[in-house]
Parts: sequence; C-alpha cells; structure tokens
Amino acid sequence: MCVNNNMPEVRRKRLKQILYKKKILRVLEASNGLTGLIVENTKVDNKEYDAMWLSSLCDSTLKGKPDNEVIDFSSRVKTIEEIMEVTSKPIIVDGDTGGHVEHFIYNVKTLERIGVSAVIIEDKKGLKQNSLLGNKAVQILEDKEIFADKIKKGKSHLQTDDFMIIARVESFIAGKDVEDAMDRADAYVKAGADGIMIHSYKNDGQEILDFITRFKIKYVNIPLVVVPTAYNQFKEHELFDRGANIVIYANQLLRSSYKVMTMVAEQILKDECSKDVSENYCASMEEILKVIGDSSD
Ligand code: SPV
Ligand code: MG
Repeated sequence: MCVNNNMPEVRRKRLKQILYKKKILRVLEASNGLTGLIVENTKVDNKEYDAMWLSSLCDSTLKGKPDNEVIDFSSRVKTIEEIMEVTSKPIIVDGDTGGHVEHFIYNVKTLERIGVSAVIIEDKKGLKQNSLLGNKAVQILEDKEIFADKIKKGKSHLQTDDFMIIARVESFIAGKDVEDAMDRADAYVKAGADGIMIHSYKNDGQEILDFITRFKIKYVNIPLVVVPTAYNQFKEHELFDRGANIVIYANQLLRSSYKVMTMVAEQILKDECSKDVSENYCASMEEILKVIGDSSD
C-alpha cells in the first residue's frame, strides 16, 4: 500500500505540531510494518492514535531477547525504517539510556535525519533492566548531572527545532520519592529537555498523580509523558485533566498477540487441524490481504 506525506521533513515536525494544537496525545506501540499500520489506520468514534511508540520492550521481545539494550542501534533504525515506509504518523523512539554520550550525539542526528520526531531516554546506568520489573531487578540511577549533560550534548548536535529529546525520570522505578523525581526533572529541564516522562511500576498510580501535580505547577508548558501500564485503571482523561500531555500504550498489542498466538499454537496441536482456530481466533485471509494491499494500490 503506498503511503503519502511521510517524507522525513514533513513527518518529523508533526509531533510538535499536534502537541501545539491539541495539547494531549494518545500514542500506541508500533514494532513493525503491520503494527505500524494498525496504529496508522485504527479509528473508533472519531478517535484515533496521534503517534507511534517504538518500545524497547516490544522490539527486543519480538526478537526473543531481553529488554536490556542487547538490540543494537542499527537494528532499531532498520525497524523504524520498516515502519516509516508504510505509515505517516509521528514516531517517538524509546532510546533506553541513550548509551554513551559519545554515541548518543550521533544517534540523535540519525533519528532526526530519517524523520523520527522524538527520542525518550531514561536516567539509568549499568545494565538497563525493564522498568516494570521494579525492585525485582537492580535499577541504578545515573548521576543527574551526568544525565543532564547527555541531554545538553544531544540537543546541541541537532539540526532542526522539530526533533525532541525527552528525559525519562526513573526515580520511582528505583524506589525513590517524588522529591528526587522533581529534583531530577528540574535538572533535565534546565539542560534543555523538550519534555519529561515519569514512570512507575506501582498499580495504584499514586506517585504518578503526585508527580504530575507537582510538575505541572512548576512547568505548565513542558510536555509530560506517562505510560499507564501498571496503573491501567485510569481513563485517559483522568491523566490529561491532571496535566499529562502524552499517554503511551506501550505494549498491549504485543501482549495480546502473544496470548492469542500461544493459544492458537496449543489448539492446533490438540485438534491436529486448524479449522477451530481459523474460525474463532484468526483474521480471514481476505482481511489480512486487504490490510497490506498490493503494489498497485
Ligand atoms: C518500553 O515500552 O520499552 C518502555 C516502557 O520503556 S516500560 O516497558 O514500561 O519500561
Ligand atoms: Mg523501554
């Protein structure tokens, strides 16, 4: 299927344009061309997704590997290009820790050049572990000045005003309090971060609400990103009304497809044929062929 309006210079600035216009954005994970098309095309009652999240968790899990920065940058760029070829919505890339600052300054330039709109990097160091593992993993925070310097250097290597570097505060993931989170957010905003993401693995979402309130009193115009995976009982408007600007649904497509794929694999073994799963759990061949289209579309 041919897609228009996806040249890098057009696409890159689209995230800032939507943020400026709407102030609140709904974002869904995209990990390959097909999930990119789902984010691009899904519409219900005039609602749709504003942008795509290229999750490190989903990207690495789909490759059968842990979410600890084992997937290298070239592979991630290849995945981004695959998504870009068939979609036009803005892309926010999960940049993990951003790696060595000497590498980060090159990587942001690459992302900017190919038309990505934003990268989010998290203030952890050492062998990065997925944040939702919480205190079941060793979560070590980077020194806030060192991380602030990474943001500053990254920003100074950009060529446009379109591309955003968003700083992800992992204080709650490392068991620290809202004071620590605010302290870090202050340092990153001062260093030039275009936005802040705050994350938590706790189910009640209380520390997230506390942070949103504190942050927005001080920084009404700095975009604030949240990822309500653990505290998924909140409706979007409850987070937006308090001051969040971007809500990312980070992994629901991956988790739902894994569940159904596992079920289907087991059922075929049980039934020794695919009639039941085809009728009950599979999209029809017509539907799948229609999603992709053909070269004449
Ligand atoms: C991801 O989707 O890779 C994220 C969000 O970084 S989380 O998995 O919740 O840490
Ligand atoms: Mg990640």
